[in-house]
Amino acid sequence: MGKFYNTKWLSLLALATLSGVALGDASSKQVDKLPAASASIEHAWVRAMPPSQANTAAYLTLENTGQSSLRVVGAHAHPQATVEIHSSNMVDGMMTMQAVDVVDVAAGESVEFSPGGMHLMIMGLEKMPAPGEQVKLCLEFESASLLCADVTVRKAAPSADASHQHHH
Ligand SMILES: [Cu+2]
Repeated sequence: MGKFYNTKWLSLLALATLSGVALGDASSKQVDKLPAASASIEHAWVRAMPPSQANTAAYLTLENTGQSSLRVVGAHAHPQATVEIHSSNMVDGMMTMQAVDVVDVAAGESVEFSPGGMHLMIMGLEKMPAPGEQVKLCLEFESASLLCADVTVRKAAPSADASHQHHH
């Protein structure tokens, strides 16, 4: 998270100034009270891993339903875990993952987080959730807004029919 702090605090300060909202102690966690972004999360799932594992990945489609571009600067999970945005790249015939600092989504566009592509890496889980359980995932935007979804843990990607959820 440290890497994002400068931008994030600037955004929070800018928001506080614009809206006249007092954020109070800057060190306290305010993210749950921030407004939702004009965006939707579709086709989301968390990959079920064996109970011995602490890490897994989440996949989803992020749609920017607003009039201006959105920049994702981070992600959070409940139960508590470290969430990083990763890209997958083939290097010398091996699949490797790199952390991605920001993801931009133009107005009206969608970005896909999918197996073999960009994904949300969930790391350091105290207890791996079982298939059928839910993980709350929140995407954090540069505007200091949040978009959260309760995402079901599955052994495999949901079929197109089953995953078509409406959030409007
Ligand atoms: Cu990864």
